[in-house]
Amino acid sequence: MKRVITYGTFDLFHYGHLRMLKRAKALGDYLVVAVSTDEFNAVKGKKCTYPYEHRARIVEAIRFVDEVIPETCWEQKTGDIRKHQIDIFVIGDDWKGQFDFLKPFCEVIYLSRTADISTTQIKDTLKNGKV
Ligand code: C2G
Repeated sequence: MKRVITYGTFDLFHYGHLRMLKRAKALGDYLVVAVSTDEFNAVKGKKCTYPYEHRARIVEAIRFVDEVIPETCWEQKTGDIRKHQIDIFVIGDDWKGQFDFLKPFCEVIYLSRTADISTTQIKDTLKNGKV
């Protein structure tokens, strides 16, 4: 029973997010997704369109997501790995190398991002009315 965890904001949920979660689940049997709270997003310098509750419920509704927990700070990952008995930490390769410090606690995998889609791009498209 391989347990996988990944972290993210998942604002304006899109196909790139979905593909990441699908590939994360494919690495094991149980997928925990830590969704950044609004307060933590402020720390990350991100202003969300959807509040945490909405972002968490959307992720939770995905068939291959088994559990959603809040991500409230940078420092919670090692505790999460222990508490949730995680075997694999996975995240997009935009973070490549940033989470190698987790290697003593679990496998660390960086997966390629989906090209040509991002929350920022969606916001810009909507703003410019180029829908
Ligand atoms: N992602 C992707 N392809 C995209 C956009 C995002 O694969 N086109 C992936 C990211 O690499 C990440 C996940 O989807 O693994 C969530 O992306 P964001 O919501 O942007 O999350 P981020 O702000 O990177 O938060 O502690 C870690 C942070 O919470 C990660």
